[in-house]
Amino acid sequence: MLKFVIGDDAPDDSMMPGPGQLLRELPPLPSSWQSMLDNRLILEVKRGSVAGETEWLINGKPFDPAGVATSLRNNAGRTPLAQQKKNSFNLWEIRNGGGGGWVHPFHLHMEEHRTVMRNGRDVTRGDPSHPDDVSREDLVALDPNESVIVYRGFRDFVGPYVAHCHHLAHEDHAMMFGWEITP
Ligand SMILES: [Cu+2]
Repeated sequence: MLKFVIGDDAPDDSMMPGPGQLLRELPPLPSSWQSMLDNRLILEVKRGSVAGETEWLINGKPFDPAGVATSLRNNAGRTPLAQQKKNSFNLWEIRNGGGGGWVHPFHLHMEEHRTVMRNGRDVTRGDPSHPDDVSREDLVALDPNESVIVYRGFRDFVGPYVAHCHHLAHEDHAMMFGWEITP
């Protein structure tokens, strides 16, 4: 049971679309997107050492609700925070580090993305094994031991957000990381 207590008024930044308003287009993928690969964020989800399916780690660390995740070292030799400026775009790699042979439907909150690579293969023109990759999506279908790279941008809001596996048993065992959009 969860009890919600409504306190004082708070600012409401939500935006309702008008009647009949169509969804906006996805942000266009720049032709130079591969030049962003070296600086990408790398986030690996992997089963921890606690028995069964009770511990999931992101880049070797448990979920920290008070902070943002740190990328594994990328090809530029950097370990950036999962933190991006509003109106910026970047490549994020979500990697299935294994454990139990699981697929992980990994949901990145806030914005739609474009899937650009699977296991180092350019899939911007589609992948027969993942026809959903060319649709509007905010979820990475992560097969066992697979690496998926998505192109993400942040167009509307700032603040802290999460990304998490949509298997509820995984999500409830902290298969999740924090990230942030800054002004
Ligand atoms: Cu999962």
